[in-house]
Amino acid sequence: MSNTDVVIDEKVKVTISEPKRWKVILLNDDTTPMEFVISLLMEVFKHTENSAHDIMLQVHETGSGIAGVYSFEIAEAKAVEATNIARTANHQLQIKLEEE
Ligand code: TYC
Repeated sequence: MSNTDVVIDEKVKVTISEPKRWKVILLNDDTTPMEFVISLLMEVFKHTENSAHDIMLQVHETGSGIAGVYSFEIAEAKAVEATNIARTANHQLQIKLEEE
């Protein structure tokens, strides 16, 4: 080693954590038709008719239910898409995002 060499004595701690995931949650209301909610769950959240039916019933009976869990960007895009479809059809369906 010459007397001009630089020795770096530094420890770099790298902490990598999993990206956060977000739940897209459907909320119950009194007027959005059950069949409409099932179609939306199939179209936007890619559920089968059976799983869409189960989630719709869960929302209807308990007040809320998880349509899917995604990265924030995907969760937000799906919530906006589903809300737009509901509003276009004049339904009051409410959707919220919640960190897992
Ligand atoms: N409660 C609605 C009804 O009886 C059905 C419904 C289910 C509405 C799920 C919204 O996210 C919802 N027609």
